[in-house]
Amino acid sequence: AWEKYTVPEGNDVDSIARSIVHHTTTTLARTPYNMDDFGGYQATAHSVRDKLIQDWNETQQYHTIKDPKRVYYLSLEFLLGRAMDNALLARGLKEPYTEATKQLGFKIEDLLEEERDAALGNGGLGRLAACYMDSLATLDYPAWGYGLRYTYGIFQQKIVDGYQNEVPDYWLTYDNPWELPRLDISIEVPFYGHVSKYSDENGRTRHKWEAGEIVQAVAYDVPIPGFDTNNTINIRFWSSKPRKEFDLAYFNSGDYNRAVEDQKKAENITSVLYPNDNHMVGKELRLKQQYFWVCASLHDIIRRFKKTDRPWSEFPDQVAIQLNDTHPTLAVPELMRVLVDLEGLEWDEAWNITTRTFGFTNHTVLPEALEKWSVPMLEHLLPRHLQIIFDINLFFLQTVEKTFPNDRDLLATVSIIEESQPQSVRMAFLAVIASHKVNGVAALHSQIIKDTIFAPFIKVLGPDRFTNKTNGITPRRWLHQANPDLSNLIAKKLGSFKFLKELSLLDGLSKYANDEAFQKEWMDIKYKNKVRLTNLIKERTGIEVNPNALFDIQVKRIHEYKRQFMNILGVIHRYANLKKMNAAQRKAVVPRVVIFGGKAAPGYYIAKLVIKLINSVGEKVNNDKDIGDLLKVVFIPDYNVSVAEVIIPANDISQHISTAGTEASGTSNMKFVLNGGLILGTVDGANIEIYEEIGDDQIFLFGARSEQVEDLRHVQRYRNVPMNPELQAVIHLIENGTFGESHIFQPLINTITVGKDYYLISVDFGSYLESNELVDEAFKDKKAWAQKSILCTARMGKFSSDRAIKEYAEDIWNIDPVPVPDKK
Ligand code: 26M
Repeated sequence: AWEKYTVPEGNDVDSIARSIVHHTTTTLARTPYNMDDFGGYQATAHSVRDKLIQDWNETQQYHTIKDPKRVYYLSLEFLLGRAMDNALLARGLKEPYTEATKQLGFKIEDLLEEERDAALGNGGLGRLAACYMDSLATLDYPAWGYGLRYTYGIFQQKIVDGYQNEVPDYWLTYDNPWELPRLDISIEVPFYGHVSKYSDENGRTRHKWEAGEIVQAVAYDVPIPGFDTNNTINIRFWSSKPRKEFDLAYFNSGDYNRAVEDQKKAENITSVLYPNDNHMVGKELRLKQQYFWVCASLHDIIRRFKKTDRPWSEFPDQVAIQLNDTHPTLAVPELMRVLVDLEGLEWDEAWNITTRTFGFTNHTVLPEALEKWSVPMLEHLLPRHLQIIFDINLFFLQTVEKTFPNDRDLLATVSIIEESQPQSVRMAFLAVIASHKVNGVAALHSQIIKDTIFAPFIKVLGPDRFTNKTNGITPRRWLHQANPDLSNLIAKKLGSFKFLKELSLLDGLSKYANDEAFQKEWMDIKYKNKVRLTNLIKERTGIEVNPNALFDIQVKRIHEYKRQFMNILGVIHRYANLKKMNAAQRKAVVPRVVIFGGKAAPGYYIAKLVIKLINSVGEKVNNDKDIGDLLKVVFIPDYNVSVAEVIIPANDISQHISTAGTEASGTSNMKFVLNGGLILGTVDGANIEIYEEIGDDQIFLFGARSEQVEDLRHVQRYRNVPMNPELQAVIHLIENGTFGESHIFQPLINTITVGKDYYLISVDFGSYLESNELVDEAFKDKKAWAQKSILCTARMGKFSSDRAIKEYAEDIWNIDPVPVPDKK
């Protein structure tokens, strides 16, 4: 009988309006008379959610029947941002929803603004995971994401007296329509306890882990719709709950308080996202998060595999698991434990299955970011896993010893165990040894990891284990959604929106780059986007900027290696120059708005001082009547995905100025150029490949090359090199109190003057200033600039995350698309 009762459907305006009203009265229990924009958003979101759930169901059912090899993307961070506009565009429903909400008295733009960002990530790594899920869905791959459902996402940044303050991001205050609680899917995750040995029926020694504590993992599923396809994949986020059967021992002994305490501790595990980016902190709770997530995810994957009675040897033919950085590396000993301890496989077979299953992506070479866990902590929390790690290391070192006899140094260099005090486990080495492919995220970075942190493994494992997968971004969010006017103009010119799924088609714009009428349409949209950003700046900071000025933007996490400090020092130099000019000279100046945004890790003192300095310089410059519109300095508070969607389309220039060799890839560089901006940057990360695609005339590169950095650091450290005089003058201005009490900034200045200028600001400062002048010169020629802007967008095809995901699918995962057919 079920077949004849189909779910009410209809994507016409009337049906949509009816479903919004339905959710208003039932789901929200509100009446049309007391509706505000937030209620309008919620009801609309539930209506969109209904559509997603149906596609999601179809997809999962179809995949279950086909049972193809699937890929599982394990990431502790998914920086998804808002979902509603994305879903409407993916499903081609933006127009009828715009009309339906209009008929109900709303403006859809206002409703979209009511949604809170899902901000379960720090920066590049988390946003990359989100772009990759979008591409996996759009390209019809059978894929899952696995993550943690943090109660608190990345903190909200408030600027108070120029300083960063952190406010907890309690993002689930109101219900979250974009998740489906799966209270029926729950997995028990063990911790602590001890390991015992026993003999099995074949007389073989086996290990059994008796846990000291068990926590429950409950699944929350978030559907990810593919663009213009039925495929709607799933990210499963785990939330920790106390076990239903709570500890009877406490209960019986009457220790009720202790029992409640334990329950609260369980909920703690998924409470908060660690707000460090590119920095490791060795906290036990972080390790608990990692195991909790890895254990629940693996058991879920294995449960799905076991539904089809295949032998274990086929596991790697059905399952590919990608480790997003080392954060999920405990999946390696966990899979070994399941196979050897629970399933009774021989070690060698288990190891063979494991290495064929895993792939590992490295995202950083900064030494302070490489994960190392103390052996005593691991032993306490996960006693059996520690044994397995030691066994993996033992067998590995034995094979190394066989091939390279008597090379004790080599053994110590490649050992998973670092002989520190106490010993620690090098998670990256474990991930390398346990994966059939290890990749970096841009060409230069993939070369650097082979030459530095993983160099000895080339010798031991051969060169084929290492490969490059240059990052990409989804053009759906970062062009079509963030910059609809530009997307529409491109579609008009190219004849269709096909470029959104085949980004290389943008190349068809090249032949219009010199067409004056097209240039005008193009730059009119740029101007409109700059006005939109001007309004956001006014709202959030009170600062008024001129949309005709050159918009120069650096938004990313605040970190010494990214050198926001060098940027603001350059701004001070510019300010000092302006002050020296006479009226005639000022007439020739290109007015500039220098825009910053980004969060500093709460414990990162120097990064927080950089924010303070930017705001102090802004305070001085922006209120200097003498300077007016010639220079403005803006720090946009609380940079996040939805703010990025307004900022990026408004860029003329964006800065990606890391010390060469330190930024693994960068992905915002791709977003800015895709939106018709030029890069001012160093020869680092993906900047290099962007340069190769768009050409010399479209990018301003400067500074030391990565091969020189080691020597330059040595020179900075041991020779008395005179400081660049312009930098000297700038530092003098800070020290003489031009930007407020100078003592505040002394520790920051010291990183260059007293410290060893590890990030080589004094080395690159001269060429940085020169490049900035070239930018000004180029901007004066409006026609040439428009041409460059168009060529930038036209030549960005390579940087679609679709290209990246196809490479992963073909070279690492060995999976094929499984298109979900239309409903009859
Ligand atoms: C580690 C331990 C404890 C707490 C947090 C961490 C941690 C969290 C995030 C470490 C690193 C994290 O992210 C690193 C990251 O975002 N790397 C960036 O990855 C991007 C995508 O590949 C690249 O484009 C950036 O260049 C790279 O910095």
